[in-house]
Amino acid sequence: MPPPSGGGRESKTMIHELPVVYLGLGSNLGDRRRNLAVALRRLEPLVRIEAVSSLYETDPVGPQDQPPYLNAVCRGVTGLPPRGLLRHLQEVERDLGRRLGPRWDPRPLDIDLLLYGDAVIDEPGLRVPHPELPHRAFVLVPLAELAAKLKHPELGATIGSLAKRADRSGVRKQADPGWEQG
Ligand code: A4P
Ligand code: MG
Repeated sequence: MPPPSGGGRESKTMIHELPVVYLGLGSNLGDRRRNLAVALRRLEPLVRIEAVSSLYETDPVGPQDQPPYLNAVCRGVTGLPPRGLLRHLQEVERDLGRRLGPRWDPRPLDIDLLLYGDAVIDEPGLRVPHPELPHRAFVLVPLAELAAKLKHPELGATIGSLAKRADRSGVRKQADPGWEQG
């Protein structure tokens, strides 16, 4: 007789011991939706994607002479340490941004490490939580879909309350969850 499902429980527990990370994805060049969908696939298997927010079209924050962005947020679990994860994100950005020829165009993909468990990191080249997170509706609105009750590790406020305070006038839903599979 096979043993009871202890093995299964064990592997589940191990998965849940891995840090939960939230990543912000943005694109404003090329086939934006495809860029984000491909990026989500490329992140695996080093990041196991557990949930993906709706897709939003957002007015550019910062320099205004650029096209609107598509933004989304995903939740995943990973065995990578924060630095290793950042390197992986940058590799995926490079894969998606590379064009034929010797020159590089502006990147069609930006991936920000928003949250890594409840870690607070302030090192050269790596800040977690992402320092702009509390100010950016294009991050907070999709993040609140996945983690409204989660507390920002430095501020103590919930993501939901930060999202409510944000000016979401430039953030328009473009597609419901599941968009990345279409
Ligand atoms: N870095 C430090 N901490 C982190 C972190 N938590 N996640 C360093 C990611 N990167 C982090 O990032 C520059 C450096 O930040 C990296 O080398 C890394 O060591 P980058 O993505 O290479 O450069 P960037 O994107 O050109 O600049 P920056 O300052 O990261 O820009 P942002 O903040 O990513 O903003 N408007 C809308 N509506 N939607 C957008 O998605 N995105 C941007 C880019 C501007 N306006 C936008 C959007
Ligand atoms: Mg960035």
